[in-house]
Amino acid sequence: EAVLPQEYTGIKIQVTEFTGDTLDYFKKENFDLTGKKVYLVAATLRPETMYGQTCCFVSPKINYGIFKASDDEYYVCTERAFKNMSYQDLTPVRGDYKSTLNINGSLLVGSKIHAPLAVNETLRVLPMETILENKGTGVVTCVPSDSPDDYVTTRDLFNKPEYYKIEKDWVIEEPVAIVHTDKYGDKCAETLVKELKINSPKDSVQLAAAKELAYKEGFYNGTLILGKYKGEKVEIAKPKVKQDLVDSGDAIVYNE
Ligand code: A2H
Repeated sequence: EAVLPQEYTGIKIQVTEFTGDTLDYFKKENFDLTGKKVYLVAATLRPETMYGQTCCFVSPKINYGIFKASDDEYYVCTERAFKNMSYQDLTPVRGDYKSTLNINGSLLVGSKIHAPLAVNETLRVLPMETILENKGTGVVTCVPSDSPDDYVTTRDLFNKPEYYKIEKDWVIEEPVAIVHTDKYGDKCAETLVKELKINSPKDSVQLAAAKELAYKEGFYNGTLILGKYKGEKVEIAKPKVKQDLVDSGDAIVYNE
């Protein structure tokens, strides 16, 4: 466990279309969304990579809360995360972290979403079984170019859609190149997963090694190859992208 507080950027990923099953559930529970926006809040350490989002992951093993975040906004995340946000004055009432409704991750899978900065206009919510319940918001945005976990999970979803009970065409299998490093090229996660011959999202030891290498190389030696800060070093551009996302209302910053 980390001793120092970890700062996360919470990316507000708007649900633009729920599945029929989800709408049935909302109806049964008398949850009325008229005039409201619902966001999955994904915790990330790499806000500068948000151009390359290709889906948003939730865990089928996690029960999420749907929390009132303002007069017309709801956040979907774990109760633990919303509680943290509430004590950091990011919610309407300090200390009030009672959800309006709870929803299992599996029921969110298939929803259409719009992710800020993402090059791909419409993305889907997809399942990731390795999400930890006690870290971040329990929601992970997928950037397969720079995150080995996201790359391997995407590949597995694409190869075994029936097993995961998803539609194959919900999966965007091609990563978007966002960060260049001389060592690993433009899609460092893909390069590392292949170099280390990582076969499954469950290869946690090798994935941890790949993650460490990708993260260090990208942060210290990476250059952005698209977006507003194209040509700038990741180290320099990262805080600027984060601030832009906060200023536009597309992200919150919180610690845990
Ligand atoms: B990162 P740390 Cl491009 N369970 O965001 C598992 N993983 C989680 C999580 C959870 N509950 N909550 C967040 N994460 C992921 C982007 C990214 C991330 C890139 C490259 C590396 C990377 C896109 N996914 O993380 O344990 C989120 O994925 C590698 C360190 O707090 C978040 O940032 O260090 C990161 O792990 C937080 O992990």
